[in-house]
Amino acid sequence: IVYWVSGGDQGVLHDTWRRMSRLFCLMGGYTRPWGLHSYEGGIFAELATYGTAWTANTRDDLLNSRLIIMWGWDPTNTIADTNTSWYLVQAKEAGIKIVSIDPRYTDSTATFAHQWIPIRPGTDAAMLIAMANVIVRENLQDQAFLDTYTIGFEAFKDYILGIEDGVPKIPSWAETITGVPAVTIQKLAEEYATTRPAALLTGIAPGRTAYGEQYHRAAITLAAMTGNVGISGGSAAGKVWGPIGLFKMGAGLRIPRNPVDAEAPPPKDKFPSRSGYIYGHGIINVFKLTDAILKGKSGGYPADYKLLYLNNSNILNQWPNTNRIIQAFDKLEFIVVEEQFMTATARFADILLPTTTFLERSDITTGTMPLFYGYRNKIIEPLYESKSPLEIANELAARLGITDYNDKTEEEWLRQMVQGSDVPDYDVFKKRAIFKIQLPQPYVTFRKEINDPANNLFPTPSGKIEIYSHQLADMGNPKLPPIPKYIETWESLNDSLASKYPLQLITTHFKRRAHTQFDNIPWLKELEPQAIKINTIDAQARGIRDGDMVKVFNDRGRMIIRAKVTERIMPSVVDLPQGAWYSPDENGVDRGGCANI
Ligand SMILES: Nc1nc2c(c(=O)[nH]1)N[C@H]1C(S)=C(S)[C@@H](COP(=O)(O)OP(=O)(O)OC[C@H]3O[C@@H](n4cnc5c(=O)[nH]c(N)nc54)[C@H](O)[C@@H]3O)O[C@H]1N2
Ligand SMILES: Nc1nc2c(c(=O)[nH]1)N[C@H]1C(S)=C(S)[C@@H](COP(=O)(O)OP(=O)(O)OC[C@H]3O[C@@H](n4cnc5c(=O)[nH]c(N)nc54)[C@H](O)[C@@H]3O)O[C@H]1N2
Ligand SMILES: [Mo]
Repeated sequence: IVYWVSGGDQGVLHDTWRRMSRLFCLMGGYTRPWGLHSYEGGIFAELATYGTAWTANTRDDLLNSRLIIMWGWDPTNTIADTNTSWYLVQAKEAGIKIVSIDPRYTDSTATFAHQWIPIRPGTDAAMLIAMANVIVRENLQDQAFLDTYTIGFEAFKDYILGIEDGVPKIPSWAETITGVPAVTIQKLAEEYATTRPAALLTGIAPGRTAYGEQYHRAAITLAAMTGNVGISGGSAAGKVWGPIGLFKMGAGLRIPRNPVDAEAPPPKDKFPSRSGYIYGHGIINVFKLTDAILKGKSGGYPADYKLLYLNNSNILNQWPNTNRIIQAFDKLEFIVVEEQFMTATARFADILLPTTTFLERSDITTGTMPLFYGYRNKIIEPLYESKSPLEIANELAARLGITDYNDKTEEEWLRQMVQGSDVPDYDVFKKRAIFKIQLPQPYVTFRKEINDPANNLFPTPSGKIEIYSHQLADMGNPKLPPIPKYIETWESLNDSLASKYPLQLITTHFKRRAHTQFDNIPWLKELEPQAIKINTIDAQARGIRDGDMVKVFNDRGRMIIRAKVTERIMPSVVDLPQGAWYSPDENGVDRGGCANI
């Protein structure tokens, strides 16, 4: 059995992996892949460098900055925590300088930024490393900060100055790779090092590339070099995600030992977490799962998988290489999907279990900007045959003869979870539906580690920010070097494939969808049609006019979709927003615009 759960409503009771994990463990075990398609590069880098993946300040602290760098970050469209735009508006009105580094002239860039720096996708680490080179050569680094709070800066310095490999990582070196003029890199480096405090806000799309953890590690190193970690108005430059570590919750359904994991060796390339940060259990990385299903034991995987159980996910649409996933689905004997809608994935289910929406069940949720606990009261009785996730698990357990699966009702669980939280009174909370955590001042991650280092070590082996990581060195993988390095991605513009396929594709998150969710709402479709964005120069060279239907293809798949000709994307890069529903025509050609084709 393989079990996977990812997006959806994300309440603490119904939508998590706990309920089915418990059931499968009581049945004898299952495989749950570790890792994420989302920000695994970010988590890996944060764990390696800070020892924890809770690295963000609350957004109100942006108003204490003097310089905000939006690196691959488009928060007006890609909403991760509410109210970010509200603080950016105030920052702009207060005259705080804002710079955007992005292949697209995004809505956030247009609205907030004083400067737009377009960059070739997948090359960000090179620019960050060249900025570090400028800072060191001009002696602008905060040496006292580096000496007190970090280890390994000397090794990094040897790399950026070219002492290690004979290649000085100067701005002209990075210009060739990134397409960003050397002088622009130099100026931004000087500005970042001399304007204090400065907030380097690193979006996660640049890390969702090959060797994406190098981008995040390089950004964190730059934040440390400029002394911007743990101070108000600064930023630790981890992935831009709220400080979810601030929440507490009473115990939910207990997960027994999973016999499958217990017998397996620890996963190879997973960074060992010392702070209790978990990003999945199990032995197979989620990126390998399609391959594991297709090859099984003969491919060196631990089992020949037969049953796939999915909820809160639309993997056919959302995992890389849709055509290969279709092959994997065909190979499986049995697929179960719990869904609310007839999605591309749901169509492949042998058994499709209709499940409730948040309107038909009660649950609890949390949010980080501002910090709050929310009670989502059930509004209507479940429609038709749909059942809540907990009810589905209860009924499966009963039919499987598992008698000790669950002894509590939805209400009893929620009460227990709330009692273990900061919320003082369950009944008042249920009635008011919202409990805000009032902080006396903006929350700044690592404030105590910086203010009182003797008593507050970073949760790394050395207790410091690890620019050089011995744990990484011990992993012995040249693609995971102990200091941040620029490593060229596969299928880069230097690859021989680039003569056949000269355009680089990015697949951004779309304002009118949450991944695939809400793409089936006609009114939202009217807002902006699914289209591939292409620069005027590239369009003219191909005889493409705005609104034309175009063929989009590579060796993995093909589609026909509308073109949006625009100067708001740099030449040689095209953008197809991710999450559009896969809809093959009679010839098997996708007409929906599913990026993972
Ligand atoms: N409306 C909406 N909001 C969402 C989501 C959604 O589906 N819809 N999904 C949520 C989830 S789960 C997540 S993980 C986050 C995702 O958050 P992100 O990954 O940060 O979002 P993206 O829109 O993919 O990319 C952000 C910006 O990075 C740019 N970019 C892409 N590649 C590169 C690169 O190589 N270098 C640089 N410098 N820039 C690059 C894009 O042009 C875009 O403007 O968003 C969350 N918020
Ligand atoms: N090319 C490309 N691919 C990407 C990305 C990208 O940037 N580019 N981004 C990646 C990222 S960051 C992420 S997080 C993933 C997201 O990947 P997924 O989480 O698989 O995507 P969603 O479309 O959010 O799928 C959620 C599904 O759960 C259903 N659902 C909602 N609520 C419930 C519920 O309560 N119960 C059940 N059973 N189902 C429910 C919805 O109808 C929907 O079909 O996609 C990844 N894929
Ligand atoms: Mo994500």
